[in-house]
Amino acid sequence: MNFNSKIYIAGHRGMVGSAIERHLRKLGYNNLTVKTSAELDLTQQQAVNEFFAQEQPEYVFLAAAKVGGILANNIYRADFIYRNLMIEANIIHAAYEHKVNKLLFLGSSCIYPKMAPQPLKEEYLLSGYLEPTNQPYAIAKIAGIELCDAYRRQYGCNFISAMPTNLYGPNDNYDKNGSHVLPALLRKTIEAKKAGASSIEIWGTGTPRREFLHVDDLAEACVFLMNNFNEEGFVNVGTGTDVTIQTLAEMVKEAVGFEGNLVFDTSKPDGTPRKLMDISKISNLGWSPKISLEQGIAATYQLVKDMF
Ligand code: GFB
Repeated sequence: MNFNSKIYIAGHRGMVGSAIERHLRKLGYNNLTVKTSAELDLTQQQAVNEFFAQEQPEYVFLAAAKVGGILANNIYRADFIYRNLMIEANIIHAAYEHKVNKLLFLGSSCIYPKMAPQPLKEEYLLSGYLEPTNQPYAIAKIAGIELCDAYRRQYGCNFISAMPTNLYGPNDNYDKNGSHVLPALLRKTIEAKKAGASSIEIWGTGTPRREFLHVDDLAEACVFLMNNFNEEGFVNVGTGTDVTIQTLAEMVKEAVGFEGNLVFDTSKPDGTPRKLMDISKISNLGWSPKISLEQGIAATYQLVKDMF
Protein backbone atom coordinates (compact mmCIF):
# COMPACT_ATOMS: atom_id res chain seq x y z
CA MET A 1 0.00 0.00 0.00
CA ASN A 2 1.15 3.55 -0.52
CA PHE A 3 -0.43 6.68 0.96
CA ASN A 4 -2.48 7.27 -2.20
CA SER A 5 -3.83 3.73 -2.45
CA LYS A 6 -7.59 3.48 -2.34
CA ILE A 7 -8.43 1.40 0.70
CA TYR A 8 -11.83 -0.04 1.60
CA ILE A 9 -12.45 -0.94 5.23
CA ALA A 10 -15.48 -3.21 5.46
CA GLY A 11 -16.95 -2.94 8.95
CA HIS A 12 -15.48 0.47 9.86
CA ARG A 13 -18.09 1.04 12.57
CA GLY A 14 -17.14 -2.13 14.45
CA MET A 15 -14.41 -2.46 17.05
CA VAL A 16 -11.86 -3.92 14.61
CA GLY A 17 -12.72 -1.84 11.54
CA SER A 18 -12.74 1.42 13.49
CA ALA A 19 -9.34 0.59 14.99
CA ILE A 20 -7.95 -0.14 11.50
CA GLU A 21 -9.36 3.17 10.24
CA ARG A 22 -7.81 5.09 13.18
CA HIS A 23 -4.46 3.42 12.63
CA LEU A 24 -4.41 3.98 8.86
CA ARG A 25 -5.30 7.67 9.28
CA LYS A 26 -2.62 8.06 11.95
CA LEU A 27 -0.04 6.62 9.54
CA GLY A 28 -1.13 8.99 6.75
CA TYR A 29 -3.30 6.73 4.59
CA ASN A 30 -6.19 9.04 3.78
CA ASN A 31 -7.71 7.62 0.61
CA LEU A 32 -10.17 5.48 2.56
CA THR A 33 -13.59 4.40 1.48
CA VAL A 34 -16.18 3.25 4.01
CA LYS A 35 -19.93 2.58 4.03
CA THR A 36 -22.31 2.07 6.92
CA SER A 37 -24.49 -1.04 6.86
CA ALA A 38 -27.49 1.20 6.14
CA GLU A 39 -25.71 2.48 3.01
CA LEU A 40 -24.42 -0.92 1.88
CA ASP A 41 -25.84 -4.26 3.02
CA LEU A 42 -22.88 -6.60 2.65
CA THR A 43 -25.11 -9.68 2.64
CA GLN A 44 -26.52 -8.53 -0.75
CA GLN A 45 -24.28 -9.70 -3.58
CA GLN A 46 -25.52 -7.27 -6.20
CA ALA A 47 -25.12 -4.28 -3.90
CA VAL A 48 -21.57 -5.36 -3.04
CA ASN A 49 -20.71 -5.81 -6.73
CA GLU A 50 -22.07 -2.39 -7.60
CA PHE A 51 -20.09 -0.82 -4.78
CA PHE A 52 -16.84 -2.43 -5.98
CA ALA A 53 -17.58 -1.45 -9.60
CA GLN A 54 -18.11 2.15 -8.58
CA GLU A 55 -15.38 2.59 -5.97
CA GLN A 56 -12.66 0.30 -7.43
CA PRO A 57 -10.76 -0.14 -4.16
CA GLU A 58 -7.17 -1.33 -4.46
CA TYR A 59 -6.84 -2.74 -0.94
CA VAL A 60 -9.55 -4.25 1.25
CA PHE A 61 -9.61 -4.88 5.00
CA LEU A 62 -12.46 -7.34 5.53
CA ALA A 63 -13.41 -6.56 9.14
CA ALA A 64 -17.19 -6.72 8.68
CA ALA A 65 -18.73 -9.61 10.57
CA LYS A 66 -21.49 -10.66 12.89
CA VAL A 67 -19.69 -11.23 16.19
CA GLY A 68 -20.55 -11.77 19.82
CA GLY A 69 -19.73 -13.58 23.02
CA ILE A 70 -20.29 -17.17 23.98
CA LEU A 71 -24.05 -16.83 24.65
CA ALA A 72 -24.86 -14.87 21.49
CA ASN A 73 -22.90 -17.38 19.38
CA ASN A 74 -24.78 -20.25 20.95
CA ILE A 75 -28.27 -18.72 20.61
CA TYR A 76 -28.14 -16.93 17.25
CA ARG A 77 -26.46 -19.82 15.48
CA ALA A 78 -28.18 -19.32 12.12
CA ASP A 79 -27.42 -15.58 12.05
CA PHE A 80 -23.76 -16.19 12.88
CA ILE A 81 -23.19 -18.66 10.05
CA TYR A 82 -25.47 -17.06 7.44
CA ARG A 83 -24.41 -13.44 7.82
CA ASN A 84 -20.70 -14.21 8.02
CA LEU A 85 -20.75 -16.56 5.01
CA MET A 86 -22.65 -14.04 2.91
CA ILE A 87 -20.48 -11.07 3.84
CA GLU A 88 -17.18 -12.82 3.20
CA ALA A 89 -18.28 -14.60 0.02
CA ASN A 90 -19.70 -11.40 -1.46
CA ILE A 91 -16.67 -9.26 -0.66
CA ILE A 92 -14.03 -11.82 -1.61
CA HIS A 93 -15.73 -12.61 -4.92
CA ALA A 94 -16.20 -8.90 -5.72
CA ALA A 95 -12.55 -8.27 -4.84
CA TYR A 96 -11.58 -10.93 -7.39
CA GLU A 97 -13.95 -9.61 -10.07
CA HIS A 98 -12.83 -6.02 -9.63
CA LYS A 99 -9.12 -6.86 -9.47
CA VAL A 100 -8.36 -5.68 -5.96
CA ASN A 101 -4.55 -5.71 -5.41
CA LYS A 102 -4.77 -7.25 -1.99
CA LEU A 103 -7.37 -8.23 0.61
CA LEU A 104 -6.97 -9.06 4.30
CA PHE A 105 -9.64 -11.29 5.82
CA LEU A 106 -10.11 -11.36 9.58
CA GLY A 107 -11.13 -14.51 11.40
CA SER A 108 -11.00 -15.61 15.02
CA SER A 109 -9.15 -18.02 17.29
CA CYS A 110 -12.34 -20.09 17.63
CA ILE A 111 -11.53 -21.68 14.26
CA TYR A 112 -9.23 -24.11 16.11
CA PRO A 113 -10.39 -27.49 17.41
CA LYS A 114 -11.68 -27.38 20.98
CA MET A 115 -9.04 -29.80 22.22
CA ALA A 116 -6.12 -28.69 20.04
CA PRO A 117 -2.69 -28.69 21.72
CA GLN A 118 -1.71 -25.32 23.22
CA PRO A 119 -0.37 -22.91 22.18
CA LEU A 120 -2.35 -23.04 18.94
CA LYS A 121 -0.18 -23.28 15.86
CA GLU A 122 -1.63 -22.32 12.49
CA GLU A 123 -1.17 -25.91 11.27
CA TYR A 124 -3.73 -27.22 13.82
CA LEU A 125 -6.62 -25.89 11.74
CA LEU A 126 -9.08 -28.68 10.84
CA SER A 127 -7.29 -31.27 12.98
CA GLY A 128 -10.26 -32.00 15.29
CA TYR A 129 -13.78 -31.19 16.46
CA LEU A 130 -14.80 -27.58 17.09
CA GLU A 131 -16.20 -26.03 20.29
CA PRO A 132 -19.99 -26.57 19.95
CA THR A 133 -21.08 -23.14 21.31
CA ASN A 134 -19.47 -21.29 18.40
CA GLN A 135 -19.28 -23.94 15.68
CA PRO A 136 -21.49 -22.00 13.20
CA TYR A 137 -19.32 -18.87 13.52
CA ALA A 138 -16.11 -20.90 13.38
CA ILE A 139 -17.20 -22.75 10.23
CA ALA A 140 -18.04 -19.44 8.54
CA LYS A 141 -14.59 -18.09 9.46
CA ILE A 142 -12.85 -21.27 8.26
CA ALA A 143 -14.76 -20.86 4.98
CA GLY A 144 -13.35 -17.32 4.75
CA ILE A 145 -9.78 -18.59 5.02
CA GLU A 146 -10.53 -21.23 2.40
CA LEU A 147 -12.09 -18.63 0.09
CA CYS A 148 -8.93 -16.52 0.25
CA ASP A 149 -6.71 -19.52 -0.42
CA ALA A 150 -8.94 -20.85 -3.21
CA TYR A 151 -9.02 -17.50 -5.05
CA ARG A 152 -5.24 -17.27 -4.60
CA ARG A 153 -4.65 -20.76 -6.07
CA GLN A 154 -7.20 -20.59 -8.88
CA TYR A 155 -7.01 -16.93 -9.86
CA GLY A 156 -3.73 -15.68 -8.38
CA CYS A 157 -5.45 -13.18 -6.05
CA ASN A 158 -3.31 -11.81 -3.22
CA PHE A 159 -5.84 -12.49 -0.47
CA ILE A 160 -4.50 -13.14 3.04
CA SER A 161 -6.03 -14.03 6.40
CA ALA A 162 -5.28 -13.04 9.99
CA MET A 163 -6.71 -14.83 13.04
CA PRO A 164 -6.89 -12.60 16.09
CA THR A 165 -7.33 -13.92 19.59
CA ASN A 166 -10.06 -12.48 21.91
CA LEU A 167 -10.12 -8.71 21.40
CA TYR A 168 -11.15 -5.70 23.46
CA GLY A 169 -10.84 -1.91 23.32
CA PRO A 170 -12.69 1.16 22.00
CA ASN A 171 -16.09 0.55 20.34
CA ASP A 172 -16.56 -2.84 21.95
CA ASN A 173 -20.05 -4.26 22.54
CA TYR A 174 -21.26 -3.88 26.16
CA ASP A 175 -24.61 -5.60 25.75
CA LYS A 176 -25.21 -7.74 28.84
CA ASN A 177 -25.99 -10.95 26.97
CA GLY A 178 -24.29 -10.41 23.62
CA SER A 179 -20.86 -9.17 24.66
CA HIS A 180 -17.54 -10.93 25.19
CA VAL A 181 -16.18 -11.52 28.66
CA LEU A 182 -13.87 -8.53 29.08
CA PRO A 183 -16.42 -5.80 28.27
CA ALA A 184 -19.06 -7.77 30.20
CA LEU A 185 -16.90 -7.89 33.32
CA LEU A 186 -15.99 -4.20 33.03
CA ARG A 187 -19.64 -3.24 32.82
CA LYS A 188 -20.76 -5.56 35.63
CA THR A 189 -17.95 -4.36 37.90
CA ILE A 190 -18.56 -0.65 37.22
CA GLU A 191 -22.29 -1.10 37.82
CA ALA A 192 -21.70 -3.11 41.00
CA LYS A 193 -19.33 -0.46 42.35
CA LYS A 194 -21.79 2.34 41.59
CA ALA A 195 -24.66 0.39 43.16
CA GLY A 196 -22.62 -0.53 46.23
CA ALA A 197 -23.26 -4.24 45.48
CA SER A 198 -21.40 -6.93 47.40
CA SER A 199 -20.63 -9.23 44.45
CA ILE A 200 -20.57 -9.68 40.69
CA GLU A 201 -21.66 -12.72 38.74
CA ILE A 202 -19.16 -14.55 36.56
CA TRP A 203 -20.45 -17.03 34.00
CA GLY A 204 -19.09 -20.57 34.14
CA THR A 205 -16.43 -21.86 36.51
CA GLY A 206 -13.82 -19.11 36.05
CA THR A 207 -11.25 -21.76 35.08
CA PRO A 208 -11.19 -21.37 31.25
CA ARG A 209 -8.09 -19.56 30.04
CA ARG A 210 -8.22 -16.80 27.45
CA GLU A 211 -5.73 -14.54 25.72
CA PHE A 212 -6.71 -10.87 25.28
CA LEU A 213 -5.34 -8.52 22.63
CA HIS A 214 -6.04 -4.79 22.55
CA VAL A 215 -7.69 -3.90 19.25
CA ASP A 216 -5.14 -1.12 18.59
CA ASP A 217 -2.43 -3.79 18.58
CA LEU A 218 -4.54 -5.85 16.17
CA ALA A 219 -5.00 -2.84 13.85
CA GLU A 220 -1.24 -2.34 13.76
CA ALA A 221 -0.77 -6.05 12.99
CA CYS A 222 -3.31 -5.89 10.15
CA VAL A 223 -1.52 -3.00 8.43
CA PHE A 224 1.79 -4.78 9.03
CA LEU A 225 0.46 -7.96 7.39
CA MET A 226 -1.06 -6.00 4.51
CA ASN A 227 2.41 -4.60 3.83
CA ASN A 228 4.50 -7.68 4.61
CA PHE A 229 2.67 -11.00 4.16
CA ASN A 230 1.68 -12.49 0.81
CA GLU A 231 1.05 -16.17 1.32
CA GLU A 232 -1.77 -18.64 1.57
CA GLY A 233 -2.80 -19.96 4.95
CA PHE A 234 -3.22 -17.48 7.78
CA VAL A 235 -1.37 -15.77 10.59
CA ASN A 236 -2.27 -15.85 14.29
CA VAL A 237 -2.37 -12.46 16.00
CA GLY A 238 -2.18 -12.55 19.78
CA THR A 239 -0.02 -11.79 22.76
CA GLY A 240 1.19 -15.34 23.45
CA THR A 241 0.03 -15.21 27.09
CA ASP A 242 -3.29 -16.05 28.71
CA VAL A 243 -5.10 -15.74 32.05
CA THR A 244 -7.98 -17.59 33.68
CA ILE A 245 -11.38 -15.90 33.63
CA GLN A 246 -11.12 -15.63 37.41
CA THR A 247 -7.79 -13.79 37.13
CA LEU A 248 -9.29 -11.51 34.50
CA ALA A 249 -12.21 -10.73 36.83
CA GLU A 250 -9.72 -9.90 39.60
CA MET A 251 -7.74 -7.62 37.27
CA VAL A 252 -10.95 -5.81 36.29
CA LYS A 253 -11.92 -5.46 39.99
CA GLU A 254 -8.52 -3.93 40.68
CA ALA A 255 -8.75 -1.48 37.76
CA VAL A 256 -12.26 -0.40 38.74
CA GLY A 257 -11.59 -0.34 42.47
CA PHE A 258 -14.41 -2.74 43.36
CA GLU A 259 -13.97 -4.77 46.51
CA GLY A 260 -16.88 -7.23 46.39
CA ASN A 261 -16.81 -10.96 45.71
CA LEU A 262 -16.95 -13.05 42.56
CA VAL A 263 -19.90 -15.43 42.34
CA PHE A 264 -19.70 -18.16 39.69
CA ASP A 265 -22.86 -19.09 37.76
CA THR A 266 -22.02 -22.60 36.57
CA SER A 267 -25.31 -22.92 34.69
CA LYS A 268 -23.61 -20.76 32.02
CA PRO A 269 -21.17 -22.43 29.58
CA ASP A 270 -17.39 -22.34 29.95
CA GLY A 271 -16.75 -22.88 26.24
CA THR A 272 -13.27 -23.90 25.12
CA PRO A 273 -11.04 -24.68 28.12
CA ARG A 274 -8.08 -22.82 26.65
CA LYS A 275 -7.36 -20.75 23.52
CA LEU A 276 -3.79 -19.53 23.51
CA MET A 277 -2.23 -18.51 20.22
CA ASP A 278 1.26 -19.51 19.14
CA ILE A 279 2.52 -16.20 17.78
CA SER A 280 5.88 -17.36 16.42
CA LYS A 281 4.81 -16.87 12.79
CA ILE A 282 3.95 -13.17 13.15
CA SER A 283 6.90 -12.64 15.53
CA ASN A 284 9.25 -14.09 12.93
CA LEU A 285 7.74 -11.77 10.33
CA GLY A 286 8.69 -8.87 12.64
CA TRP A 287 5.56 -7.80 14.56
CA SER A 288 4.77 -8.03 18.25
CA PRO A 289 2.05 -6.50 20.47
CA LYS A 290 2.75 -3.47 22.66
CA ILE A 291 -0.20 -3.03 25.03
CA SER A 292 -0.14 -5.15 28.20
CA LEU A 293 -3.42 -6.48 29.57
CA GLU A 294 -3.11 -4.25 32.68
CA GLN A 295 -2.59 -1.14 30.52
CA GLY A 296 -5.35 -2.15 28.15
CA ILE A 297 -7.91 -2.76 30.89
CA ALA A 298 -7.01 0.55 32.57
CA ALA A 299 -7.35 2.46 29.29
CA THR A 300 -10.66 0.79 28.44
CA TYR A 301 -11.99 1.48 31.94
CA GLN A 302 -11.24 5.19 31.44
CA LEU A 303 -13.19 5.14 28.16
CA VAL A 304 -16.32 3.53 29.58
CA LYS A 305 -16.46 4.37 33.28
CA ASP A 306 -19.19 6.98 32.82
CA MET A 307 -21.19 4.96 30.30
CA PHE A 308 -23.03 2.76 32.81
O1 GFB B 1 -15.60 -13.88 25.80
P1 GFB B 1 -16.54 -15.02 25.74
O2 GFB B 1 -17.98 -14.72 25.61
O3 GFB B 1 -16.16 -15.92 24.53
O4 GFB B 1 -16.36 -15.90 27.06
P2 GFB B 1 -15.29 -17.21 24.15
C1 GFB B 1 -15.11 -16.30 27.56
C2 GFB B 1 -15.25 -17.01 28.88
O5 GFB B 1 -15.67 -16.05 29.88
C3 GFB B 1 -16.30 -18.13 28.92
C4 GFB B 1 -16.73 -16.57 30.63
O6 GFB B 1 -15.79 -19.18 29.71
C5 GFB B 1 -17.48 -17.45 29.63
O7 GFB B 1 -18.34 -18.38 30.28
N1 GFB B 1 -17.53 -15.46 31.20
C6 GFB B 1 -17.63 -15.17 32.51
C7 GFB B 1 -18.29 -14.58 30.53
N2 GFB B 1 -18.46 -14.15 32.71
C8 GFB B 1 -18.88 -13.74 31.48
C9 GFB B 1 -19.77 -12.72 31.05
O8 GFB B 1 -20.35 -11.97 31.82
N3 GFB B 1 -19.94 -12.59 29.70
C10 GFB B 1 -19.30 -13.40 28.81
N4 GFB B 1 -19.50 -13.21 27.49
N5 GFB B 1 -18.48 -14.42 29.20
C11 GFB B 1 -16.17 -16.44 21.86
C12 GFB B 1 -16.77 -17.15 20.70
O9 GFB B 1 -15.84 -17.46 22.72
O10 GFB B 1 -14.98 -15.74 21.58
C13 GFB B 1 -16.69 -16.39 19.45
O11 GFB B 1 -18.08 -17.54 21.03
C14 GFB B 1 -15.36 -15.72 19.24
O12 GFB B 1 -16.98 -17.23 18.40
C15 GFB B 1 -14.91 -14.97 20.45
O13 GFB B 1 -14.38 -16.65 18.85
C16 GFB B 1 -13.53 -14.36 20.32
O14 GFB B 1 -13.83 -16.90 24.16
O15 GFB B 1 -15.67 -18.41 24.96
